[in-house]
Amino acid sequence: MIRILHTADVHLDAPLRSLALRDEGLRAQVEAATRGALTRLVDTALSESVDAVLIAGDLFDGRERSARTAAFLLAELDRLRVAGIRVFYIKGNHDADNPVTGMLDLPDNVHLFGARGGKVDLAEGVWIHGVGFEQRHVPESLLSRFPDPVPGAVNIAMLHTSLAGAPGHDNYAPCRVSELAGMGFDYWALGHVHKREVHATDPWIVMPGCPQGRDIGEAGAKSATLLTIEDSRITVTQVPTALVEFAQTALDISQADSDDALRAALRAHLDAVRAGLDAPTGVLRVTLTGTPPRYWQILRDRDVWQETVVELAAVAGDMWIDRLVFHLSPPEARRDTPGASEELRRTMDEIAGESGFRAAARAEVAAVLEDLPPALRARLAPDDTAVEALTDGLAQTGAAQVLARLKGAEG
Ligand SMILES: [Mn+2]
Repeated sequence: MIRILHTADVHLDAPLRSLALRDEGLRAQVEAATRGALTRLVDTALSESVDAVLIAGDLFDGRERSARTAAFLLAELDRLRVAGIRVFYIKGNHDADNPVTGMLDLPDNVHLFGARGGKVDLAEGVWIHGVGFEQRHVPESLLSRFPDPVPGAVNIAMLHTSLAGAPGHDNYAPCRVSELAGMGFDYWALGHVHKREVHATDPWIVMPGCPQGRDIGEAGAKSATLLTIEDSRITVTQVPTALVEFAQTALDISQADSDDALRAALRAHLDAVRAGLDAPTGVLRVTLTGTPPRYWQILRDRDVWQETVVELAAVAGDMWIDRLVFHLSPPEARRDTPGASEELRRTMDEIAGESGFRAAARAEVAAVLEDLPPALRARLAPDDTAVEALTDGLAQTGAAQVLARLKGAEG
């Protein structure tokens, strides 16, 4: 029996980003999270007594050029060497960018596949093939550089690739899943895309995902993929890797008819989220949904609830709040009640649709956008339609906040 641990996109020492990092206690913990994930992975390799570890590119983060990063990596690779575990490594676009990778004196248990490609006999008729990046931009397919699979053996191929790509993203060693499937290999050990995906099971085509998410956009449990090869058959399981897990959750609070009830609902929600986390630390973005009877008071007291959720998350155990999002609707009964604030709501609704108001508001938004760095501006409002949507959204939020204060005071 042969066991192999497959990972990619470690992005060693890449910074994690979250609004929760305002908290110094958390900042200290997550600073070393990408390192911690690699350590956890090596721990697993040792405890599972694997025969090899595959790193399918982007071991480094392009911007990280510290010699300390390299020293940390070499120490982890050496733990594997001492245990007799071999490491197969191909460079990805971020590694090719990083001068540290070129100067590394890798321990002798590590095999680096270059851009010309090659194959190595692991053991008992199991071969590892790989083609690596030599420069950051690889716009062409690398498939023709793979040596033929060895007949009668189990053949594993390592490739860093964006596959067929996604609109708006650069192509890296592009290729199609159907092309990979037709090349005669038994397992494709891919890297590059940070979200795990098993594209096929016969042959296996596996994007393991990054072992440690870096922001709320990389939410969810992170893992490495553990292969077991027995009688030429490959089975696959996941082993958790992340030290910090980002999570996006939603809670319907329509039934919460008092502050105590809302508190209890939040506590139960956070306890359930905590129980479902693989990682020792969680960073959450919680969205409140539904039509709570106390809608206006809740909106008025957003800051109070934000603080409450932060406290409850800490009580639930090693969880921090990235953001508390209010995605609530006013209950129907209240909406029909006439009153001064209700009248104001109708008036603001009408004004929001008038062309004069819209033009003035758009001009205000455009002026603010001009003061932003170009990259941020392009992200917030890439075109006129987006500026319009942004303006409408801000007007709605503003009106809702004014009403929340009035209604909160009334109620
Ligand atoms: Mn990459």
